[in-house]
Amino acid sequence: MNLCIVFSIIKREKHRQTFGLELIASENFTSRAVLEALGSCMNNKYSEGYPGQRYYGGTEHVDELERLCQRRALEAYGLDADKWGVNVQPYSGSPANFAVYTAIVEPHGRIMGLDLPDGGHLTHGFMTDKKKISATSIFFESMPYKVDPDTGLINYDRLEENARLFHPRLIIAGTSCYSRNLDYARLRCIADENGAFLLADMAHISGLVAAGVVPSPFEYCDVVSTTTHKTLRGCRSGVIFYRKGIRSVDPKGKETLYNLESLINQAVFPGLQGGPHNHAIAGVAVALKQALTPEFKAYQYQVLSNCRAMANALINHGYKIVTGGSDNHLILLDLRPNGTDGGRAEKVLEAAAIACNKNTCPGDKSALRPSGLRFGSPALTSRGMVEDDFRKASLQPKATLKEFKEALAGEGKHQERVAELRGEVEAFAGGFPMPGLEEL
Ligand code: DSN
Repeated sequence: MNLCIVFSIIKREKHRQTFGLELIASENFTSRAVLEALGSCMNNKYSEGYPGQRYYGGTEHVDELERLCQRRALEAYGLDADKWGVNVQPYSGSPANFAVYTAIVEPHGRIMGLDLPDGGHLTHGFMTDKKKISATSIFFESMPYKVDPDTGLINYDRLEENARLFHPRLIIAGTSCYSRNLDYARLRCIADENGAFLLADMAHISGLVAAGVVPSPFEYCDVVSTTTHKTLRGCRSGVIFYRKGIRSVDPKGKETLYNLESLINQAVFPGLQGGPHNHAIAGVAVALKQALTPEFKAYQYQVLSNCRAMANALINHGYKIVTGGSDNHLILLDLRPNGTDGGRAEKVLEAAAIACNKNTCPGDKSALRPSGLRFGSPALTSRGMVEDDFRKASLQPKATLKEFKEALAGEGKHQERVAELRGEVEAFAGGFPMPGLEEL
């Protein structure tokens, strides 16, 4: 038996990350300090409950850790601890969102989130015409809102009309593949008109929000959920922020009082989870300290600037970008004018050591064969790449997809050329430092 097989798999993954172009918009390279906290003895400790009220002994250090993580989370977003509280125990973004729904929406109560094919997330109530896919559409009644298929922008007018008919208990302001800032003020008005709560799922943009380089949802929302490993650049975990105090909601003349703090904390534990992952809380606490530094702010500016440079370069190469550009860290390429689809393009780029993911474009009929590719700048920016590097990097997908087109037409020596392109990508990517992984 080969006892080192896991080690060998990890080494190969490290090689892939180091010598590839990582353009998956939701991924990032966390720091060595975060990885060390994650791989620490905090993994060994059970601590069901909350600081000071645990169901296990020996929790004095995890209590201190969890309180520190909470303080840093509030500080990272400039929140007043008298007005906002935070739960740092969710295992990741999907459990965090489900906990929020469980806390404030009754079983089969109504939710409205951006539809998955339009850039929303699975947990925002995704279902198809034929099937309820996400548990958030099975246990809650979902009426997704959409983007305008011509502009790719959220159709707030239609959302407003539908909300008047549907009377949601919760509106979700959150995205997985949307390159523009959300209009939180407008979403707040729509929520208020219907006596609904407003949840921001800022998972994709939480690092950008912490650095103050995109609009913050906190002014307008009742609850804000996030993952901690995307633009925030920590380890994989989830966090829920909630407004403190009693909130009165009056959807149809029947006033109900909500204490979000107690509802959300109860929903996370004991409602949905057991023991918190204390090693992940340690990693998040480290990442949040890093998020308070001037270097982190500069990094987030660079993420935005690199994304714009990549968008402009791809537009100059003749590609169509949904919404025509980006306000944040990601872009969505619409490959319909190029005569291919996102699934095939993703595979061909993977062969050339370029990692990205297929994604639906507005108006797509099939989520199984989407016509877009999603590209993001956070991970490569963490490796020190700047605008010029992104302009260079954008030539690689162009060359690889051109090669693919010619191969489909039966022209050229496709496989040899893709292998050459892979070599070019590996030489280019390998020239940049890899945060966190150098000595591992
Ligand atoms: N699936 C993640 C993404 O790639 O956007 C979000 O959870």
